[in-house]
Amino acid sequence: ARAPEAPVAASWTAPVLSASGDAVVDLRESIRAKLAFALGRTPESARPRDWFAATALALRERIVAACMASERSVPNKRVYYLSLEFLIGRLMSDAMNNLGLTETTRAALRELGVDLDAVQEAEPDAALGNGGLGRLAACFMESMASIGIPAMGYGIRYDHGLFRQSFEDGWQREAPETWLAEGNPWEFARPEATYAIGFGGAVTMSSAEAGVIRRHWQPAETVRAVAHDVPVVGWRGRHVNALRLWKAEAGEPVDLARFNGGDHVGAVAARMRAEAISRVLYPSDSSAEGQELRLRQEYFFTAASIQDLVARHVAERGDVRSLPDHAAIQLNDTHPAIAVPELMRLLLDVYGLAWEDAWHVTTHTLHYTNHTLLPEALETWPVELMERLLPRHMQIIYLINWMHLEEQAKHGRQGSADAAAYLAAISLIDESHGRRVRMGHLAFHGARRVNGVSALHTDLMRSTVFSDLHALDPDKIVNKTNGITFRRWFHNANPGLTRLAVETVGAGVLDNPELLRGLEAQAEDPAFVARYAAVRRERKEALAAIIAERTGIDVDPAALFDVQVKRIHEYKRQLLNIIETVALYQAIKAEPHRDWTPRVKIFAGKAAPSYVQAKLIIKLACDVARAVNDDPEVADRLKVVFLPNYSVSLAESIIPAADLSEQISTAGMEASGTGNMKFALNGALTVGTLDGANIEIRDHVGAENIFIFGLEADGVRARQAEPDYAARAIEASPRLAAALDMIAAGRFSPDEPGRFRPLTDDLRRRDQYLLTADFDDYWRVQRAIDAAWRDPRGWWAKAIRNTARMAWFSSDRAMREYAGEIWRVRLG
Ligand code: GL9
Repeated sequence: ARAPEAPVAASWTAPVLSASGDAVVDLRESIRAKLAFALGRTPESARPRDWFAATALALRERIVAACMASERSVPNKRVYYLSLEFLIGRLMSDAMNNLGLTETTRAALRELGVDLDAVQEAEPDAALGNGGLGRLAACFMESMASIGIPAMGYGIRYDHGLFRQSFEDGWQREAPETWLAEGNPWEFARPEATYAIGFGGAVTMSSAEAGVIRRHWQPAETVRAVAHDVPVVGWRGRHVNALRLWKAEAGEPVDLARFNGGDHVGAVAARMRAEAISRVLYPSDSSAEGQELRLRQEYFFTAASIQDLVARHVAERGDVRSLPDHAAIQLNDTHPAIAVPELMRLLLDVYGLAWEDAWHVTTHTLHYTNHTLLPEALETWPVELMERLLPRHMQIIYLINWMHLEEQAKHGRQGSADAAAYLAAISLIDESHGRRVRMGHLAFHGARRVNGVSALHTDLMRSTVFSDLHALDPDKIVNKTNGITFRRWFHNANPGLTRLAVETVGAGVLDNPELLRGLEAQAEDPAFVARYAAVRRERKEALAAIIAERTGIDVDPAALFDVQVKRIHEYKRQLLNIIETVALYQAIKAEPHRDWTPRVKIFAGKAAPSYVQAKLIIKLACDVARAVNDDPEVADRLKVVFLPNYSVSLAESIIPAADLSEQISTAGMEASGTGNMKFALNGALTVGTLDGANIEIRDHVGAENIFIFGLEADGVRARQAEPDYAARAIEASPRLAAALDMIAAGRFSPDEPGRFRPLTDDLRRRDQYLLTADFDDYWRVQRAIDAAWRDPRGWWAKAIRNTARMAWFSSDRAMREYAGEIWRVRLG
């Protein structure tokens, strides 16, 4: 809820434009000037939101100054990061901290009678992403600016980011998100960088010139892509890169003939259709969307980005053939995979290159990151839709595929039925259920390097989905384990712990996280432990206040804060956590006088609006929460909280307050995870499966400082092959059976006893995600965690060792690896 608009005072005095050298005075006067001249507000009438905009504009000016100071000559090579999602969140603390202006800003605002924290709270989250994939892109942008990789991010400037989540009687409700309602003070509109993006139409051929037939795509419809740049300032303000987000506009804002004919709505129909492209972020998570508008979004932003970067290259270097020497394009998942035929089209049809030359340029410039192997997430598009929307691209895809298959057929793989199956497996077209273009195969084939996002995930890429393509080019797939930016997830989110680290190992830790190692020596030092624990306690009290304010639930900051926050998805197994909660509830009620370790189970996360099971899991968590929290018999031993509207800024409040981090996906299904890294860095102990980056986290923090349970990836596959594995597991586990019975019998849904049968029945019959197989071991490890909590010295030593050993998970490390091994770009 926003504060009501305050009236603008009728008369106001112009602020003094100060030329003082004092940084606080300078910034204060700069903010005052922005408030007056950019916003038309007086200090008396300004709302927090106005102070935010004025402060952002003042800081933006300093970013531009830093940018111009650091403006080098044309860099030898640039990185272009193409992503349909950039989950950047709030930008003010990034800007202030990276410019070293946090205290200056606080003081400047204080002199204006304004509280910095309130101003920061007034900044809307830029929720231009769904989850890990989009947040990773944001961390990578910040790291590239910090370590001096000349880079530009390309994405879509969605009017409406990820939906706002609320609960109505425990059911998720979605409302549109409106981050741009009052404009975006960080961005620069760049109408001069506008490109025409075509859709539909036909391909014509020109008469052969010197034996070469040229093809021309004549689109039926064009949409304008208008650039909006958000500056990304790196650590210590040394480098500034841009995030370029495209807004869709119509060629003609209004059809005047129709308007004059009285059809006022029809007159803007074409405009609405064009602008729909950048209207909303699809709220899908680890599943392919499959709708025409989604394909239009993908082509729209990819084509604008490729045209923009090729134009820049030609302007700087004169010859398009040298593109691979000066540009590296990273495709963030398959969403921009249409870049392969789009770059080919430009090179062939616009720049007139021969096919072989165009293919060389394309396959030496593009690289592709795969972020999931879940079958439902692998994008494919019907050939019929592609032919209608992108006829020239479909021709090029056919040609690429023909050459690709010919090449393999030549290598003696003809004739046999085996050979036919092999060619069907490596083909860019899936013919098994209607004809569809496999975007993963297309990206793989068009890229020089293809990477996975954790060691396990990369191995699974090689051995499963991409095994045949991998055999053709064994050097193509490389691993680049994900990372997180420590500026946001440590320095900004946890200033208390950062201060403690600085005081203990020196300020160098701000530039070199490897120095965190020095904390290890203090892991059992009572004075240090007390300070470390005091920081946690303070974050837990702050989170308890947020919980009370947003849910009305009172939680005890002395209890173990057990946190699972992430998108709601069956493979992430929030349901396993809830069932364990029910089993614990039953155990406490059976033996109320045992000294149970007091726990607060904290959940947050959004479900895709069309994901019925995920929404039912949220409802179950809320219903269990109500029953448990209302039961005086468990009192403070167990509380359950579901915080609404999970976001980047909420994560910044939750993560530093967590004692236990739940990373319990079915092994082999979570490609990496990045929340897992944020928690461990902030000293939460992980309870997790050997999945994704959890494995590497264990390797770094040490097996004695993490709680691992459950089947491993090969065990999961073996178990799935056993008949009736779920029914047998339930039969073998009285505790699991009792918890499931309680849920199925309607104990948490007396108003609708059968409400959760779809969940419990699915577990009994199918249990695709092996909850039943892992339940007993999960219960066992949770009780080991209870015991560990009762030994505070042991617990804090583990926590401190986690913080001390997580440096490797910095996205600076990830970006250095990409720069050296994929992009071959020099750091600035
Ligand atoms: C994801 C994976 O599921 C995560 O395990 C991984 O950490 C991130 C970043 O590599 O990518 N792939 C994916 O589709 N999502 C991921 O989080 N989903 C969303 O971003 C919603």
